[in-house]
Amino acid sequence: MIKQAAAILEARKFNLDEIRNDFPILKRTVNGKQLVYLDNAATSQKPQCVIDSITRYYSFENANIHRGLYFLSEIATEFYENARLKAKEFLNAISSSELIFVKGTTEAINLVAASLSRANYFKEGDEVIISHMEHHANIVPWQFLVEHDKIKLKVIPITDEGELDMEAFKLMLNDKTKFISVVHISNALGTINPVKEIITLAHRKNIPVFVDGAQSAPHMKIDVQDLDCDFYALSGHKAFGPTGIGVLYGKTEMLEMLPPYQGGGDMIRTVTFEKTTYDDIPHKFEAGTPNIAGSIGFGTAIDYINQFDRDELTKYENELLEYATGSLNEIAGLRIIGNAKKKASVISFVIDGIHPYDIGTIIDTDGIAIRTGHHCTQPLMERFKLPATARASFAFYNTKEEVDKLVQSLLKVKRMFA
Ligand code: C6P
Repeated sequence: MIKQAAAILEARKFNLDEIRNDFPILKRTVNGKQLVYLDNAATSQKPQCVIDSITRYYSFENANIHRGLYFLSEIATEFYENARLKAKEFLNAISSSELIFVKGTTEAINLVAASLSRANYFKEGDEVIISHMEHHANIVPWQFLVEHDKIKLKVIPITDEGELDMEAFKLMLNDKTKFISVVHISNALGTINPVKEIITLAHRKNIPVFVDGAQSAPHMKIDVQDLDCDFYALSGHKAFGPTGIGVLYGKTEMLEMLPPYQGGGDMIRTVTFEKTTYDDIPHKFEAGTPNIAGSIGFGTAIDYINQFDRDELTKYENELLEYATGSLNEIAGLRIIGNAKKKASVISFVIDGIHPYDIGTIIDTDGIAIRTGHHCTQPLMERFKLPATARASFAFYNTKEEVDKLVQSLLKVKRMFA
């Protein structure tokens, strides 16, 4: 096996200073202030080893994969397939053929929705269940099927605390329910949904379940066999890897049942003008030259995360969440949107009389990056009768001092609007 660039595989203790040192961008200043990066739900920052692995690939190893019988093509292919193997271990899938490289979670959901449609999986009147806290990426692809396949989209309601109404969900399941697609962790509320319970209930009626893991893969250990989900998707860029690469996991029988999503090179076995036969999974779903550098970079991000005890990282993020929730709640007029009992380190909030855009713009002058807006969850904003929220989202490299800076900056915003 060729040694992968920057693969760090030794166990490593959690040391915040050392971890921050791994992320070169955290050292930079913005508007003359030390950067405080609190927009990790949008995209995480990248450790040096990920950056190095991409540079190294383009500097010394670049070639197209699966088609050259020369040295560089063979090692590029090996690195690409090695990254797939790492993704398999990362999600604890049974086989690496169950992992398809895609652009990200958005493409993964589109792939499954479009392929189900092409497989004539749905007939008119069949129902697909999503929830009221879905990202647009898990709404719009299903709406295509409302138009095209005449399916009905059913929406699990949520409580004022930002939790799924599980009793309502149970009542929604019926003989017409043909598919369920739910978000694991809400990007706008931080809620950790009981996806395992949803899957168990769904499987009793033989309904497949897709889990949108865009926000869960960066925050917790994922075991697709334990969840027993039929599909799971993640975006590499939210999990310390590069943009433009993501992973779709699908159970073998599901992926074999689905027709290809796109046609082109590298996904076929034979082509004649009369008939084409397709390659096996996962290649059947990877038409054209894939994001080779991205997959290698994501593989290195997995190596990076795997150095640590995942539970230790989650524990630290929970500490940050608790600390930030307590500190923000002390600001008069500030209201946190989403107070589920189980949350990841994502906090959406509003401040009386101040538009979230003003909050975001003013605290940027202090070098603090948060996201403001509807977070691509417009139906959710409507549910809370809000045009937008401000959102601070934390990764394991954030600190309590950064939370304090956020609080001080928000107090400044309040003074400016007083
Ligand atoms: N949420 C956020 O700031 P892509 O863009 O394909 O990598 O991920 C889409 C997506 C799907 N599901 C969830 C739960 C998500 O949070 C996201 C991306 C970012 O919240 C960008 S809108």
